[in-house]
Amino acid sequence: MKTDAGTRIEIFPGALHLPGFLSVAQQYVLGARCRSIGTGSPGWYVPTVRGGGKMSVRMVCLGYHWNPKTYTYETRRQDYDGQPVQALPGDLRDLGVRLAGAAGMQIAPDVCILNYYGVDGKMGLHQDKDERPETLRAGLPIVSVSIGDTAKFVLGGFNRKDSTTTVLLKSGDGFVFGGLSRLRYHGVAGLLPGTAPRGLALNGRFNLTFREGAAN
Ligand code: MD6
Ligand code: FE
Repeated sequence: MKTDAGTRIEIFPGALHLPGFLSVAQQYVLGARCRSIGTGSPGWYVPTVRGGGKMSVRMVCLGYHWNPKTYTYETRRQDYDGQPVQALPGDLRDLGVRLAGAAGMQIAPDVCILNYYGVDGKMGLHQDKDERPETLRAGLPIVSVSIGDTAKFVLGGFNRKDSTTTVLLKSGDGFVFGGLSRLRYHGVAGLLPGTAPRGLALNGRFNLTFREGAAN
């Protein structure tokens, strides 16, 4: 089985695409893990953002819960059901460390946000800036890995209206957002349905982002 492990494509300084970071066999294992986390307790929920709209993804946070109303990290899902968050398992934390390392960066993740996109899932342009100010200033990366259908990942600049570039994130691809790109706008314009490796038996896509700086 050929994988592209080791390839890194610099989209912008600090924004690196890692095609084929996970082999297909590793994708199966992680895909099954994502399902069991999401159907565990506390499991999937649909975030309602400040303006009252519902996001089109389902989410579970590990380590800390990201509250979409207050834009802060907390130990219970205060915006939803008050349940305590699941811990961030050591092997997933290590996956985050390895993703950063593959891009020549370092991170000690204390939170992972797992998103599930159904075939119509999207995510609007946003900046990730709710982590501790020191980690933002230091440009510590957010790293991600995707499983399932290919996503149209959109990268912009530092203002919402800046022009954007689209990168196709396939199943098994990593993406690292650090250094000078840490605060770039980005989002998911949509999926290419039916593009997941068949053996995953997944309609849609999981994306895991690992972050450092949720703890106060
Ligand atoms: C997604 N990802 O790929 C959404 N953020 O579904 C993100 O918003 C993201 O992939 C920061 C760093 C990497 C990411
Ligand atoms: Fe993001």
